[in-house]
Amino acid sequence: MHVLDYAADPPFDVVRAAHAELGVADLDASARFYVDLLGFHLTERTADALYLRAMEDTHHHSLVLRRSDLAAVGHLAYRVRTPADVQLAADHFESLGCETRWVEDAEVGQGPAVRVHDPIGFTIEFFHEMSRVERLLQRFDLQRGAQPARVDHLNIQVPDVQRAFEHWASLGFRCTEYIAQDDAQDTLVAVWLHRKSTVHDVALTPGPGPQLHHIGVWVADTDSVLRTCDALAAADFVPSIERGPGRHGVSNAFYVYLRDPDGHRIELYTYDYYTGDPDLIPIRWSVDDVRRRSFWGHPIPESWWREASTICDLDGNPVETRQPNVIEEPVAVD
Ligand code: XXG
Ligand code: FE2
Repeated sequence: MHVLDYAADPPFDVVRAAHAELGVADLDASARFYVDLLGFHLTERTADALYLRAMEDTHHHSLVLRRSDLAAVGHLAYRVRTPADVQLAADHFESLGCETRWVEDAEVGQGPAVRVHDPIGFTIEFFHEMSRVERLLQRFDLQRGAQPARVDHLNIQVPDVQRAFEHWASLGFRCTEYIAQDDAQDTLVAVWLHRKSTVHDVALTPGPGPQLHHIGVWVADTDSVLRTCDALAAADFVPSIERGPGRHGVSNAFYVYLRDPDGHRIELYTYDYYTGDPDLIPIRWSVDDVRRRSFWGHPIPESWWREASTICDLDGNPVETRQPNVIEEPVAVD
């Protein structure tokens, strides 16, 4: 399968990356990081979870932080176009022989959803209905930190990028950019795929997997990124600033990667571009191009290559990882 290929008539209609549920040790510590410093808004706090949303969100939540002894990912969620698409998603994964489970009241504000253990080993939730809440975009009086606008993408780490690409392309996700080896096969190293009209809703990073590499959060401008770094440093959160700020080659986005109190990685991300035309041509980056991941050539910290969040199965148990078949070596700057 080639990077130009994707299912133009997919088995069900995914609209966008929607939310993630992360296991965290201490809800107060998470609130300090996500609400006070990053500027997420608390829609609701229950006995064991924080339901957060960003400024553009019109639905109940785009991040769930659940108290857990395991700092792992409960699930990753994608919104589908209609309630019927939730059933179609269940039918599709059942036809693939994957374990599927319907959930009704597992998340505050969310309607019927199906969680699947996908062929790549991830627990993915598909939902349509979620209760509407006030959009806070023009509540300038409430804005803080990075003023996060929305969850932009979920970046997953996989041991076999080609196989994961074929799976996501079969769901109608289309490649916008990719990194490849300069060999006869043009071996895929990393891939970015979209449903909404931006660079990506899912990215495939090579490494031991399945694991979550990071959640990408869209912010309005570079100043939001820089201001947040200043605030984190002043609040004694220097170790939370992992990589950047900088400019990506892939996606053109301006970014910084942060680590939350449990080690989950959040990327503040801005200035990617429109990808909605039907004849979009994917952009290829050589794995030997130093600008592909850091456009200015800055070295990437070892932790960014080596560390990622554990995935839980449908019962909440950690999923074992497999070693990657392709290793992406950092490129030295001359
Ligand atoms: O969102 C992204 C990323 O997946 O986080 C990483 C866009 C680009 C990159 S990369 O490091 O490849 O520039
Ligand atoms: Fe990202």
